[in-house]
Amino acid sequence: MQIKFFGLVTLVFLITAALAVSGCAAAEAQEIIHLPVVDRGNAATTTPTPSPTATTTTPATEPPTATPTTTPTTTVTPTATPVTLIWPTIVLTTTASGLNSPVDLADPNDGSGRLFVVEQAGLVRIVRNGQVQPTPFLDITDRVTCCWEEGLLGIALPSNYTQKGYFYLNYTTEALGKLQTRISRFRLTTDTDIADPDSEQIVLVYDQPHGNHNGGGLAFGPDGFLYIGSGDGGSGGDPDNRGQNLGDILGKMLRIDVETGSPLTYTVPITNPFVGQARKLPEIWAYGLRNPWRYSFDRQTGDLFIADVGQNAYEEIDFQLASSAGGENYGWRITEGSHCYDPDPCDKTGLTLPIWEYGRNDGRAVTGGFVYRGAAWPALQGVYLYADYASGRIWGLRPNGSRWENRLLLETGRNISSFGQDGAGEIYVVDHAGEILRVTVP
Ligand SMILES: [Ca+2]
Ligand SMILES: [Ca+2]
Repeated sequence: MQIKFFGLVTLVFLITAALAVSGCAAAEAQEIIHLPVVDRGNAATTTPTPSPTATTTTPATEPPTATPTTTPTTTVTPTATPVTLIWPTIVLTTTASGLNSPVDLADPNDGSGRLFVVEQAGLVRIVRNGQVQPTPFLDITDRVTCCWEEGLLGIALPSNYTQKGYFYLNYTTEALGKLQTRISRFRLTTDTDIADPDSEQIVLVYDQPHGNHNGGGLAFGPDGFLYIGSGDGGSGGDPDNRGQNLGDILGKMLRIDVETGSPLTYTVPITNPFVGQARKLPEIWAYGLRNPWRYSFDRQTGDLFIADVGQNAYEEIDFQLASSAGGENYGWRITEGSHCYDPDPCDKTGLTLPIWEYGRNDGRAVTGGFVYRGAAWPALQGVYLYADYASGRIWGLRPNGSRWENRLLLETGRNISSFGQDGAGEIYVVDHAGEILRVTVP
């Protein structure tokens, strides 16, 4: 039964072994499924580099599950002609080791050279100059329920963190005798290397009917609002059909205002799409998500990339323009990837299908990353990096004319639980086995 529940942390070794013997083929041949926008103007700006080392494909020895879609399912108006993109080779450079099940990373961006790393059991550690500091930044293991897909799962720092002196965490707890997700605000002590576990202000709390699919990410949008990806609650196949129920907080992307004024909890932005509508929760920004474990905003364009973990067959990348008014239905459980799930056949009218998907030849649980906007590696500019937790593969995804183009960039063999981005736009890989690695171009 549990083999159907792939979320963050499930049967990894079995999966990895299975993938290793199945002759995994790179997903180079997939076509674009859906493209809501075209031409970010970043095509063909890179310096030619040697071909990526990880593009050799091996014929799959089992029926491919990610049948290429040969035509876009949504009409788009091409405004740019596809060009031959030059893709960089990437390597990972170890930044820090010795962490205990790290799952997220944030940069206070205060000139201190520190990185905050979230450990799943309930600690936030400081990495300074490549060294994990012995004293935790925060320890809330007393209230965190861990592990599997539970635990302290995400961190977000507000703009002007240094002046505000507080931050937000997303974790699971059984403090009230039942499993719940909490979004909470914590404050610094007078020591900027120590946060106060007793300073917790619970912003938002909701019940978790099952241990898996708890979402876990937190991200501030360019609008200053806090985006919370809530998983569908768990089990398998979204048995209560929460993703499509606009009266249920699970299976959604939520958008709340935690920064305007001095709210102890939050307020709902009046521009949220379902405000004032009967039997629909005003906190909902978008819906039809299964387990949006990691999502991020392109710091240059403000576009939102959501990596939604699949059920049995397809992992997907969803996309939303910065200009979106919200209300997108990303399909789950009607669809998994671009394919009918329940019911099958299904009516896809009105659904926002993924910009990319991959099947079981390439992995089992997608881990979303970031669009590279740093200065160190011009060849990576504008590339959205993401990975698969089970297979350890890292891909790049970027627009090319009216299409999205995907490329396998690196086989790592690692269980990549998350990505992180520092203040300079450099990207880090979080290895669940305990390392932080920086993405570099040799
Ligand atoms: Ca759950
Ligand atoms: Ca979907």
